[in-house]
Amino acid sequence: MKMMVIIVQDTDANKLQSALVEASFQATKLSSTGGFLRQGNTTFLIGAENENVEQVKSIVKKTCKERTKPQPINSLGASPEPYFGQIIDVSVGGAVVFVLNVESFERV
Ligand code: 2BA
Repeated sequence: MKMMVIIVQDTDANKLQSALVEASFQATKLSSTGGFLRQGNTTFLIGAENENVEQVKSIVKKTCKERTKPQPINSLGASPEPYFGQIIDVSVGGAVVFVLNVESFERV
């Protein structure tokens, strides 16, 4: 079994959640915050059998889109003076997927 940790944009979270339920995958949805943009995103925890990992990834690929988010440089932490107030495009997503080995899984 694997634990999939999947970070998506809030905009895509409901669509992904519905698609997972439709395909009978159990998931836990957490509200999270990106360290770079400091904006809300959504993290899914999915315990999946090894043979289902690729199917989950393909559902994620279908439902989560890459987007460009314009950000003022001064909102991104260090803001060197000549660039203060300038806007840069940061591309986010579709999704960041970690797949971890599960040592044990039980309901007690
Ligand atoms: P954020 O940390 O808010 O990052 C948003 C987007 O900003 C990232 O999109 C990436 O394109 C860009 N970015 C992040 N750090 C950067 C940096 N130091 N310099 C330039 N651009 C940078 P994604 O890669 O699609 O990541 C989306 C979200 O997934 C991240 O939100 C973070 O919450 C999570 N994430 C990504 N990689 C991670 C990792 N290695 N470990 C834990 N969480 C991660």
